[in-house]
Amino acid sequence: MNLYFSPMACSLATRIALYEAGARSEFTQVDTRAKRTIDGSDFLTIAPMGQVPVLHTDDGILLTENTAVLQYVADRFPHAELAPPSGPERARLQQWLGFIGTELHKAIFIALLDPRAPEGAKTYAREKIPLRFGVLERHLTEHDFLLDRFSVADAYLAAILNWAPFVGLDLARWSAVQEYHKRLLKRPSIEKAVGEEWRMYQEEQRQRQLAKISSGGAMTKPAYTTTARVKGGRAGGQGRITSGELELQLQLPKELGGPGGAPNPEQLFAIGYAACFESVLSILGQRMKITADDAVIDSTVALIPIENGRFKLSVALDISLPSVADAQEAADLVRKADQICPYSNAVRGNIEVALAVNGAPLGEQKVPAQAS
Ligand SMILES: N[C@@H](CCC(=O)N[C@@H](CS)C(=O)NCC(=O)O)C(=O)O
Repeated sequence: MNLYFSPMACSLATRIALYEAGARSEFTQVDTRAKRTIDGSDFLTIAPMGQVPVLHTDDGILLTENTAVLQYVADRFPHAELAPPSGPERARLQQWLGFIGTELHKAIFIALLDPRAPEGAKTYAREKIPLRFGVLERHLTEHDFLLDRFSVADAYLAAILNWAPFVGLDLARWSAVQEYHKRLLKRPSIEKAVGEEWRMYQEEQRQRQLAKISSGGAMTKPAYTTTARVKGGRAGGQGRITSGELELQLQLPKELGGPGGAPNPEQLFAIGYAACFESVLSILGQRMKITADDAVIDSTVALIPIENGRFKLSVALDISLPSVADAQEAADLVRKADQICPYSNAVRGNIEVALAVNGAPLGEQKVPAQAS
């Protein structure tokens, strides 16, 4: 058996059902936007609708549609008692599966989750919330589960309710629904399935974000990207370059009431800006036949409180060019570097950057828009 799924999508319900049943199954991750499986295969050849879940059964059937897939799993593993046998209770299960699929999943959540859905569609979907959640609330006030015991309908509803925070739906408005959801999240099969898929979901989001940056979005393609992960912030937190080259403890300096003794963001910015500026100087120097690869920069970053509890930064780059004796030549080189350096370009017009070269401040200068 193989479940085609997308992390935290409705296919989570089938994973939950498989875990409940202790079933052996493979799981193939699908990017439902790109319509590709994780190994790059065209998902549309597997599922023409390009939607998960798809269950490839041991009999070789490709089954789609939550209601069918969930009931298939329940029937295939009867010992797990995930669906009542045929009869009125089975009809009741189908009633709930239909309600979740059509009245909640499609009628409300799809429009609210889909970034391409027009605002009108979202408003229409929001109008449907009170009636439908009212029905759920009344039922769950008197019942622990949708049927008398846990069933695949609860697995489906748990997966759908997980989306509430993503669409700004505060479940606290329906206390019985909220309590039910919290209870379900503690159920071992659901806790495991959600834990696994939540990690995959975050990784998928990270990859999408990277792909967006790498493709340049509306901008041109970047020459380089890097990601750092910071936990705990500047007062005692940790910063780590995700690719592993650097791991730092961070600490508030004494001047800001901290213990000091470990780097802080201003210091890292001071190094980052100066290092980049120096490389630009060196490259420009080569182009202009000026020796600038022996430059040394004292980079000072100040954190300055301004009105209304806000802060701004300012930077002073004190540049020594020991091999450039001519003051005018040194100043020209630094001004040109300032036009090229991405950090200068990032902060220009926002914060004050005081440049000095060989002890002489550059001050306000008319600079060419493009370095030659
Ligand atoms: N009618 C299908 C709908 C399944 C569905 O909406 N799946 C979503 C994930 S929760 C999906 O794959 N969306 C991608 C798309 O529609 O392109 C069912 O009930 O199983």
